Amino acid sequence: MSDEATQPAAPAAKPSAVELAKIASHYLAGDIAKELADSAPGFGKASVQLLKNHGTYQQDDREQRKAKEGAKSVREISFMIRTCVPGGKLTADQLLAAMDLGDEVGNGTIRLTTRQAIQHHGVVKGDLKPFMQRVHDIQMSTLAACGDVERNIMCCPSPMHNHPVREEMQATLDKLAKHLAPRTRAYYEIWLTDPETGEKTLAGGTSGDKDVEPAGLDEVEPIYGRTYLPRKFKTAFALPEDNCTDIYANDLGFLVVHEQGKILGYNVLAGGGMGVTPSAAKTFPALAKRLGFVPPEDVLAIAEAIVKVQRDFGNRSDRKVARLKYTIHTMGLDAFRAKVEEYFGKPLAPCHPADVHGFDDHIGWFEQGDGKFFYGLNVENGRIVDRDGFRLKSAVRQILHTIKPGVRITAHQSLLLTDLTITDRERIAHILHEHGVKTSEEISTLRRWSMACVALPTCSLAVAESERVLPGLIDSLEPEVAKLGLSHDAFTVRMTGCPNACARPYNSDIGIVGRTLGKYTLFLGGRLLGDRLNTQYKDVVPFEQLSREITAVLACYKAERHASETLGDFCHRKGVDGVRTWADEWLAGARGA
Ligand code: SRM
Ligand code: SF4
Repeated sequence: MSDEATQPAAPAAKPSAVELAKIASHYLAGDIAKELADSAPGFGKASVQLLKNHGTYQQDDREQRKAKEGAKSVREISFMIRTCVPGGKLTADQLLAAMDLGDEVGNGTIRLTTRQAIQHHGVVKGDLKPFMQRVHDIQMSTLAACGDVERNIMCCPSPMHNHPVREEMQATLDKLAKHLAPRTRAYYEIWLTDPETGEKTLAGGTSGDKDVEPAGLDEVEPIYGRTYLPRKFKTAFALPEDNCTDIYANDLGFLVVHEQGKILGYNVLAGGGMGVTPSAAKTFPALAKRLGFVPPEDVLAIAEAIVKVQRDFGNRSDRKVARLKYTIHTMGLDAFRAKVEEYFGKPLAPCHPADVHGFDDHIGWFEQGDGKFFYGLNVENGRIVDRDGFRLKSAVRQILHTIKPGVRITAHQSLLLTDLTITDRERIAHILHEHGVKTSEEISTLRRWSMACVALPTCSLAVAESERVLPGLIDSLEPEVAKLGLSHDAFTVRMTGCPNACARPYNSDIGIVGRTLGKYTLFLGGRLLGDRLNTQYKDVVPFEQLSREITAVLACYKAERHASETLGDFCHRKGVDGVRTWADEWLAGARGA
């Protein structure tokens, strides 16, 4: 297999519109620069697709659209911009600058994502370029935060300084993020040129973990080729004792195999993905498969081999089945492994027996191994906002300004404030309370383990509410959970506004997936560990009934669980039919509900 980005023999099927846009774009440039300069509020179809690779989505506020219906209104276009944060690691100044951007050109909030990145909403077209330049100025980048490329790579964010394994894993992630970053000139030419002189403004800095300096600018894409990947591609690192990045939900996973403080190598997992299109029976969620074992020095090479196999064999005509999970499904795991070995240039060793057996959300107060501490601050659904008496944004600002901690974003949409001294604990609690925000210790276990995707009003694919209604659902469940004596039981409740599954509901203990406006499908039987898919329990459940339905499941769990059995394990053992029969009797009053 040559190292060049050769294209496979022309497939019989017609390339999708997105493929055609990529082919015509000359490495993702297309007409973006021209359309950026015109007076229209948005971009044309092809540019809208290409822009995703630059980290931005053209959107409109769907509620404003509705409000103006009948009045012959035009959509008020704005942009969502996603900034990569490899491994979720950034500085206080970077987060402050991101918050400034949210206030000055966004909708006044920022959102920590389920992949440890940052999103802004509500940016208008005229502010896109200054936005990208300001992101660049703080050594960050939006390049490849979305699109048909390697996305923000995830890694356990816990800053354990006496833990060489975690440090080495995070350093390997940084190398891999650089290695798989697109090298197109288009990003720099469109966004990072001086608007007055047309001169490059690259001298100001690097883009942190993304390689945006001129080094690779004279090359075309040696790994991706001109059509990049058939679809998005996601990678995560995890430890067997701490799968906080949900490694099995990723296209590519590196599970650290370590002994006595040394990394022996990585179990390589491939083909995870959650998204489903209900109208297309050929789509399905999948957990990644265990592919083989590589020593640490082979991480970049095996990742590149797998990316290239997906590049050359992924479906380029039907985007519904273009993710790596479908490539593996179509080829068969053995044939896929053989092809990867061919591109890798040697056979893969069998997987080490190590597998995930623990999970930590890192919320709360911990020693970090160098005499300092870190504090995991739960951010409900990742939204940093000031609203009524709840002024989280102002509190985070004050903490960042006065204490200057290191910052990490978790894959559960929360913040770790690192490098703290023992006295900072009181200071942080005081600042949070002054701003009407509860400390992590004061929120319920139920809320702590809940997660919702963005959904309405910005997400164009949402069919139901998510982020805006999950807090209320948790409010109504909390007293029920307490009555059942389950307040200290940890189980994941993950809600999404559609089956695309951005909050990874299909491997959670309780998955709540938008079905249509105000109605949801309930799933049971996944678990914190993230290594088991759940099963559909009830469909088309009105939002108003979710609390009762979930309480009935919890009552069943309470009545019939084995000692120390988790909710997900219980539902899996009893089966959804068994749980449903019991719960329906409870709801009907036959079990003293
Ligand atoms: Fe996602 C599309 C938000 C993590 C599966 N996702 C979208 C879009 C861009 C909607 C769109 O295409 O128009 C959403 C933007 C909404 C908005 O207004 O902001 C969106 N996804 C998100 C975020 C922000 C959810 C969150 O609340 O944090 C997450 C950003 C992660 C990041 O920083 O990169 C996010 N999305 C995920 C995850 C979870 C993960 O990666 O661990 C998944 C499931 C895993 C997977 O990829 O299979 C996920 N998003 C999807 C899909 C379905 C993909 C598929 O293969 O079927 C779509 C739709 C698509 O790609 O066509 C989608
Ligand atoms: Fe939008 Fe659906 Fe993703 Fe939620 S799960 S952010 S509704 S695409």
